[in-house]
Amino acid sequence: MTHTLKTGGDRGYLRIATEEAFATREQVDVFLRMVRDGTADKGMVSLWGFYATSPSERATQIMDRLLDLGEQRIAHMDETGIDKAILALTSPGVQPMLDTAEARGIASRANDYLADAVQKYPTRYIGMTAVAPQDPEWSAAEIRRGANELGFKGVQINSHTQGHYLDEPQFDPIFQALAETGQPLYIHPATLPDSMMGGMIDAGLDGAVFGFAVETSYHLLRLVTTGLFDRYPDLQIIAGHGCEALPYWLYRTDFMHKAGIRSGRYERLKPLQHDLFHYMRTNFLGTCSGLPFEPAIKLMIEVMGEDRVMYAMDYPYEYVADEVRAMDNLAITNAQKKKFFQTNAERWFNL
Ligand code: 1DF
Ligand code: MN
Repeated sequence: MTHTLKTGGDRGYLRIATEEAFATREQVDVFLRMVRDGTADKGMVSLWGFYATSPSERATQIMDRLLDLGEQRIAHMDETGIDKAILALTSPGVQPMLDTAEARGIASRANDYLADAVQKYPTRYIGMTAVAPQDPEWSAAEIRRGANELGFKGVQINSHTQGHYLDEPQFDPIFQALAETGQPLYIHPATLPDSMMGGMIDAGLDGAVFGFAVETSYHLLRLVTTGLFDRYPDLQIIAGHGCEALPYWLYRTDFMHKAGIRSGRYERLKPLQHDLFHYMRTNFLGTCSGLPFEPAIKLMIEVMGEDRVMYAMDYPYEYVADEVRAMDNLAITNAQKKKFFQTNAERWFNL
């Protein structure tokens, strides 16, 4: 231990954690029902079959912490010096639910429940809207309700929705609502759809360990290459886990993307207004959820710019006080550290 963790800015900055999860009982009950009645995909069986039924300490503790938006969570924030948590309904939200009316109900009640918690702890919690992309028009209306009536500051979508990706035209109302309300979209990982699962589960690599990043980075790149940011040049997409490794790959994806366009190899690849470096520095924000790892954070700062990299804990999936201390001790300038922990989140979530 190098220092005591306190809230209140004793180190010159507040700590705002930007990828913090909660669940509702009815959400988890539907996951369990889907696992039991055989309608869950392989990823759901692997992930929620584990968290909702395993007697292991990790699973029972995480379930307990996900379901709490009260004093226990506040105490854990106090213990690790987290001033504010930006909260979202845990992955995969309601996106795998086959009954769209049920999905809408669970998402809107989760939003109401979160709004109540934010009202109870207005200096500690900030909310993001949960949506049901199965119904894009309803989701657009819920995004407006979140921003205009519930006081939420962003939207979270947990990657694909039953194998569908946000560049598909039916999802456009969601981007219109984001543009109209001026909110960022957090694209959080989900498990791989069955079409991509391959041998990931046999290898034990389907979840947060690796599979999440494979699927989510693919989703994010699709948004770039299909020209989403040429249509919505002000759109801000937040990605966790070191921006899902996109900064690491950027030279190669940009080079090969240009080579693919020049050679006319793919019907779908059309010239974009800018190169991929531009979109990474203009439309993406990265967080250190799951990657409180100095080389990865410095890479994001170098590639994306110091205004685009933010702190996240990923409570309750990752709740490690020494990781917060390591972030306090990052070898970056004090001005960069204040941006990382506090002012970038204030700016991009419009706090
Ligand atoms: C896990 C990790 C699960 C993350 C998550 O949501 C999640 C996990 C279900 O460890 O199983 O959000 N994460 O973002 O790293
Ligand atoms: Mn997460």
